[in-house]
Amino acid sequence: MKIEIVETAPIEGQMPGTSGLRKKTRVFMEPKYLENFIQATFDAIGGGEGKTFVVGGDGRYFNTDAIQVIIKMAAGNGAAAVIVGQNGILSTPAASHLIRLNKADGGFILSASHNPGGIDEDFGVKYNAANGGPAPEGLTAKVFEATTSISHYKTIAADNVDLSRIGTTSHGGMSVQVVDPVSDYQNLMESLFDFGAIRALFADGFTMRFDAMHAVTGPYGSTILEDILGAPAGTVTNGIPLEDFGKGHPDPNPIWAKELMDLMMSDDAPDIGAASDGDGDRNMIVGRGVYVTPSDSLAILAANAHLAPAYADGLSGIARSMPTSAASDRVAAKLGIDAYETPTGWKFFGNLLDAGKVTICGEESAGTGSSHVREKDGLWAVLLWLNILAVRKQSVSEIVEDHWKTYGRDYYSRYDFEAVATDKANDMMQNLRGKFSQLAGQTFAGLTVTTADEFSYLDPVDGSVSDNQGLRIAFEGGGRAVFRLSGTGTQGATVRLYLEQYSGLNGDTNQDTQAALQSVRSAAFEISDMKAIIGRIEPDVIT
Ligand code: G16
Repeated sequence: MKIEIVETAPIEGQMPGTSGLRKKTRVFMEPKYLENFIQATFDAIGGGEGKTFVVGGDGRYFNTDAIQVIIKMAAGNGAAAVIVGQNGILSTPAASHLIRLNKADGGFILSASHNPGGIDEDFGVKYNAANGGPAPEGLTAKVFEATTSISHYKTIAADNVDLSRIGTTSHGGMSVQVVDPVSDYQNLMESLFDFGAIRALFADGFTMRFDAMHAVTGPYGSTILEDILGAPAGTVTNGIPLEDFGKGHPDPNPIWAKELMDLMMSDDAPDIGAASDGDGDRNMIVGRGVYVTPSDSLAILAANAHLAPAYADGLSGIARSMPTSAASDRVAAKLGIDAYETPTGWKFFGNLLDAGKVTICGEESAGTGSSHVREKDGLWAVLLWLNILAVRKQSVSEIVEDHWKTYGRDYYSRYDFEAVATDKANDMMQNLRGKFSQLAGQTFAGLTVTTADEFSYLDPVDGSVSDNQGLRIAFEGGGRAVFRLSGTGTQGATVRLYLEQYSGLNGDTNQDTQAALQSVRSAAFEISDMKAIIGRIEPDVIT
């Protein structure tokens, strides 16, 4: 089939953020916008000639249209094969697995993750490399550079591929394999966990509610939890992926998964509640009457992972993003293994996982995962929890309380200030930076600052350095406040304020979270001059 070379010109602002390029859907739908970014990616990886790519997305509006464009452009760029999820569906962790399983050269994942979907909401494209993980910073920088000098893109004139039909066809000389999105992922999960023990747990009357939030984990959850593990029908709710996620915000946290939270705090609560996000890489875990913070969940999973077959021999190390609480560091110390602190963004875990330095990773933003893929994995976290519950035969709250008794509790909360004017957000960060050299020793809201610095990461594997990764202020007594600008928003700036207070080993672990964080919060507001500079201290979302 004839390759078409289409003239184009650079389009401003195609700089990938924390996790790929995210923009309003209508921006992606503008002529040549998607095409430019995809061609820039092919150019940045040295072309598509003879390569194999995995393609799929979370089912949001524009997903299948974008997939058809990418398939044609892959053919135009000389790719040998494309593996695509049926109806264009692939969760992010399932896509990561398919890349690894098929030894593909990379993959395009179409998602704006937890951001709402629809023609007036958000869309995104992420390129994952041959290890199955998000493109590292060096590569995203090359992609961006290529977007600034692009002059043409390559495609073919061809009919759309029938994405509803499983099987392999040839398309402009390139093979297109449409695969079931769930089956390979299901096999992987079965190889990691004791499905027999989890099946017995459900057979014994254990109850669960899994809220798929009208997003991509619906089919994965229904098949694995209900069909394979025997959870009663109806365990998975909102299980059909919708283009607009039912007009919801597919972010598994107490605010956006309120219906689930309300159920879990009621007398009718099942034994465990869980939810996942738009593209299936995030998770939320709630026990009867107890919300498990992502930072605690990471620590608890790490401390108990040996109870699941895949991790029976122990962990090589644990990594967390810098704003994530120190709870998992305490577990690493007790296990005598290394703890790593990386910048926000799953891409920073890739090298540590590839080098075998860590087995489990996690982030405060509801992401947990392990070396089984190179993405965070929502359903994996839920299944590991189930495996642990099946072995320990205790409730979620008993396990959480036992953990706090052993390690102390890291009270934790994140405040998000959305759609802040970008210049004001930058001013606030700049003002804070300017104070850092004098903060140590000063007291705010009764707390004395011990250190104040800007996080910079030296990758221990490839020696690369990532600067400007968040402003952190530590206080005497185990408190910490971190300020960071989000890299995933699509409107103005989102200021994130991460608050943390350690209870101490034998301290009070039963306080209300916001009460326990009161001093750290007041100190953070005071030091940052937030109210004066951005005009507010009331967050849009508290998680
Ligand atoms: C992405 C990244 C995560 C990151 C999160 C929040 O998640 O993969 O590593 O923690 O964004 O980033 P930020 O604070 O910059 O908004 P996802 O689930 O959106 O892909």
